[in-house]
Amino acid sequence: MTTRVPSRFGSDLIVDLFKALGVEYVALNPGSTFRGIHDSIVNYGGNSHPEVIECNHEEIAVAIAHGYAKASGKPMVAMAHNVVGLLHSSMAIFNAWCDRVPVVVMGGTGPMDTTKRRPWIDWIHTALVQGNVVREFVKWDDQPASIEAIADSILRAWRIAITEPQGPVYICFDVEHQEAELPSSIKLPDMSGYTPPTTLYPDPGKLEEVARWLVGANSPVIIADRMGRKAGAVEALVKLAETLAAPVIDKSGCLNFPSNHPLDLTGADVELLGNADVILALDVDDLFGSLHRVEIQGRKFTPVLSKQAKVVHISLKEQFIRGWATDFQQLPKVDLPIAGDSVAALRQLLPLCQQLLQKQTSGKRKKFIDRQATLKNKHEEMRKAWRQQAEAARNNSPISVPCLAAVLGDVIKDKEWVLVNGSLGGWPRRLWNWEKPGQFLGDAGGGGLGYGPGASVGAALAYRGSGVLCIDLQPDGDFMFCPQALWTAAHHQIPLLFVLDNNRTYLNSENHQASIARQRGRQIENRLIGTEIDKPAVDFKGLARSLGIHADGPIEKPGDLSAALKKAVRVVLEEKRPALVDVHTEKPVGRGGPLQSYSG
Ligand SMILES: Cc1ncc(C[n+]2csc(CCOP(=O)(O)OP(=O)(O)O)c2C)c(N)n1
Ligand SMILES: [Mg+2]
Repeated sequence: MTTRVPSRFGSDLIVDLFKALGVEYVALNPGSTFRGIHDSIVNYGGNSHPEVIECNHEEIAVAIAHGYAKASGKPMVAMAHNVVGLLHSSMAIFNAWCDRVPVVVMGGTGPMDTTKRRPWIDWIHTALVQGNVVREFVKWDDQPASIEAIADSILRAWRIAITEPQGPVYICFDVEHQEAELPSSIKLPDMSGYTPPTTLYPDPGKLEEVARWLVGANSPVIIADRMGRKAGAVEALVKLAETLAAPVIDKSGCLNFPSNHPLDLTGADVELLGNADVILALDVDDLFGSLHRVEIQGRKFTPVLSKQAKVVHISLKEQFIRGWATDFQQLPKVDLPIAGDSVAALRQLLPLCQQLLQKQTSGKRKKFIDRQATLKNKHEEMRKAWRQQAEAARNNSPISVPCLAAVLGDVIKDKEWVLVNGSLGGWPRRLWNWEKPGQFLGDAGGGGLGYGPGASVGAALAYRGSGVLCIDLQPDGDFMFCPQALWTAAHHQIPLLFVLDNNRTYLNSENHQASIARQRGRQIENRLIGTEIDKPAVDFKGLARSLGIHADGPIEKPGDLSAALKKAVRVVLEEKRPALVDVHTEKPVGRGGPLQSYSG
């Protein structure tokens, strides 16, 4: 007797929905609880829209989706096998949560119907319910209870993830539903009815007040953090800053303001804020921290602002706060908190400010022109001093971080590039021209190590085929959590330049150990125990080559750096393959550690 094989299955519907939503990629490490979806992507969907991106760890799969979303502005899907895969992916989901990035995580579960379970494995890998593992740091999670409920769950998850403030979501599909015949009565919904809601517009009356404050101010300052991710944001901010002759401090959650614009005063924060009378903050993640000087030893916070300064914060942050992780940060004192889309706000503020400015006396207009000139001088002085500092450290061996930034900057200056991860202590921003929106994608968001390799592969995946040079300035410690992401880049031919900032240590942690030993009058020399990544030094070239990518290094002498970087750039751009250059970097005192800032 032959058994009839159904022509379509529940998981085929899931793939039809992926296609309808425009999902380009599904990053996964395989697992039996979603073998139905895996089969449907490959055999029913033809492994195109979506295409499988194979990963060797679920943390990498989610980080890839995180990097991809930041680079492309849209989500892809990361799959996580039941319980174990989801547990592995949870760190990366937390990073996406803190970073407010739409990452759609999906997984499977052994049959919820206990009579259908295989012995042992289906029991250890089934939970009531899996979403509990990540519920505190996703916007929404779901486990549809029937095939009929699948479409609603996917469309809702997608919509929730991309609605501002954006964030990760998780859906779990029962294997029974994935592998059961799809009833012919279930049709693909009309997608046009499920677009996300329009953005939240700020209160126009409040914006008029902001415009009056800004135009009337003697020393206005603009602080922007995660605003630059939105379409049109950088252009709108440049226009407003120029109209007001106001300096901008870019908190670098992404690229918010061109680093070579004369009004970019990033780095002069304390001086500017100390003299400011009106502060316009735009999507600032930690506004309290931005307005205070932090003294670590006593855990003291000193306000930087004068008592008379007025603070406006335009953000959607408060629409989306949970009780578990306190990533909402310390409560800042804000004179005019405005809920709404910051780009929409800037577009409304600009004409309001222009109208008010037209009514200004010529004396007041002259003040604007003088302010613009003073700020330009200050900007140029700062850039010049940074170039001199980098020059002074040009011959250090191991290679100084400013020197690495300077040499790489020279190698790439005529290319179209995106810095997908890593900030080298701020040096690339100080030395290079960061001009184009999206040219820097920010960090992990949640401070969880292991983000860089996967997120960079994800961002480069979004740029695959574009000819744009994607660069990951990759610290060694973060790299060592997930180096196997290199294999995914090689396997899927994703061009990407990894430049390893290899100081052979968890420097942030080394500095913490030095600091606490000093505080306690103990032996600072012991700071390397449990913090160095040395003895043996990791053979990153060998590691990278074993994973199938071009590799060079360790580069010890500044004189060897340019040639190695140029060669790797050629491999990436001409051969369209990933490449890694291992650069042995110097340990600058205090960088990233408690001697300068309280992090890690
Ligand atoms: C998952 C995780 N584990 C541990 C830490 C604590 N931590 C913060 S920074 C840091 C050192 C990072 O070293 P590396 O990536 O090499 O950067 P470096 O400080 O050397 O510039 C550590 C261990 C963390 N943030 N995340
Ligand atoms: Mg390091």
